[in-house]
Amino acid sequence: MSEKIERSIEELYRDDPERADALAFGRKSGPNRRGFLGGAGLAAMSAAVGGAIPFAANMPGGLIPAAMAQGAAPPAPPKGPIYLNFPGKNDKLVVIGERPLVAETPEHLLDDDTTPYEKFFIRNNGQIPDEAKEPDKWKFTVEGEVNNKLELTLGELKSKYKAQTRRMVLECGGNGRSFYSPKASGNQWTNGGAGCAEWTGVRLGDVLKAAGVKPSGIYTAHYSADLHLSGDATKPTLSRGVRLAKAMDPDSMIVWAMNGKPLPNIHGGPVRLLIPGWPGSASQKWLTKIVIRDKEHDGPGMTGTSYRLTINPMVPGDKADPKNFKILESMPVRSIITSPANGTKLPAGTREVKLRGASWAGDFTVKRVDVSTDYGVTWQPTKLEKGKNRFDWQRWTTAVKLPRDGYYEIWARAMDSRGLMQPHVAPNWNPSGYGGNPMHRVAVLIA
Ligand SMILES: Nc1nc2c(c(=O)[nH]1)N[C@H]1C(S)=C(S)[C@@H](COP(=O)(O)O)O[C@H]1N2
Ligand SMILES: [Mo]
Repeated sequence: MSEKIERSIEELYRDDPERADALAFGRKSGPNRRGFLGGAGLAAMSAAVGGAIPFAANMPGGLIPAAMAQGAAPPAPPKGPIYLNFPGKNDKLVVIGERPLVAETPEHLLDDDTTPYEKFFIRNNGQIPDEAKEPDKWKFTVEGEVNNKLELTLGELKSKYKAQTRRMVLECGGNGRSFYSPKASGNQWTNGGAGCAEWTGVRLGDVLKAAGVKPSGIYTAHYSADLHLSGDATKPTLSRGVRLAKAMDPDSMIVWAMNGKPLPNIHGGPVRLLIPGWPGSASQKWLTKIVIRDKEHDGPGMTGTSYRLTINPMVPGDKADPKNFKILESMPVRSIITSPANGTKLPAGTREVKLRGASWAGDFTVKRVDVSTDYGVTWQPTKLEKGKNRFDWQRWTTAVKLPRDGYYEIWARAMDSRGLMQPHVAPNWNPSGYGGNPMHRVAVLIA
């Protein structure tokens, strides 16, 4: 895209925004269409500015984004969002995959301290099993490098082990994937492959101790009841595992309740794993078996470029060398702005906007969250809460002053307890797009 075209579109927006809208989006501007841009308009806009629009789905009409994202390659033309239609779920969750069903939560719907069931994202790799009729009779086994193979029903798990409840973030390993350029393959998550719920269950470590892990046992392998997408019952859908030390972490759990209610079927009920801070895929839903292994697990989702990051940084878009990948463990630091929503219009004369958000950092905590209203030229700190327990997200608030009417982007960036901060762009390109944690940006218009 030449500079000349970008400039001329900017000029056009400056001089006659309504005509620019009509030109860029092929439809008439006016009071009724102002608000939010749909699919075709976004594609045209992306093409016109020669880069991905950072907050693509809900951009206010009549505007040209002042800050363009990275990347010279034009993004694939975005389709309009498909909203989820699923029992009990909020109808503003966005479907990012229909088969298997995958849906994300727009950032502004993550404004509750505890994410309710209705807003919690959904990620499946295979077919969704039918709901268990008698949950307490659900069985799972613990076997492999153990002294006593266990077979437990959910009822026994509840009665024999000490229960605990923790509010913890569950985040898909691919969260943020859509921010990669060139495009990384997989579900195109923005920031909404995450939620923070109250999980009740027992320590996975207590169950493993009861099974008596042999000194040779160093890794877990998780199995479940969901059918492979093909319907082939001999193929596991997904089978991931973690290092034994992570499995023994007192916050790694086998859970049966979410927000005080029996774990819903869509979230893996009656029984799932909850391995906080690590890719959501380690948190096997519909758990039927844990095998303790004497080596790293090699089930579907453990090999090739799945849930793996590069060892030596690779050229973006190049062919991957499978030997150059290591397993993604702790998720990277991320913060989101949960209020205002992207695309909010505020009355002319508004000079202060209150912001709210959330932040989390895999196995670590968040040390600070800063916000900018001037494309990162200046930053101000926010008031950051601690979180109820380990792996809870940390809510933050602040108010920003906006000097005049007009278009603003609000950016937020978090820094973890090690001093690692969110980058401006999705870092360390890899073909399946893990680790994409660029700063979250929302657009607001004071007019
Ligand atoms: N059995 C099973 N467990 C699974 C999956 C799956 O497809 N099958 N998907 C995993 C992935 S990739 C994620 S991100 C989380 C999503 O959990 P949720 O659907 O409850 O939000 O479940 C994990 N556990
Ligand atoms: Mo995931």
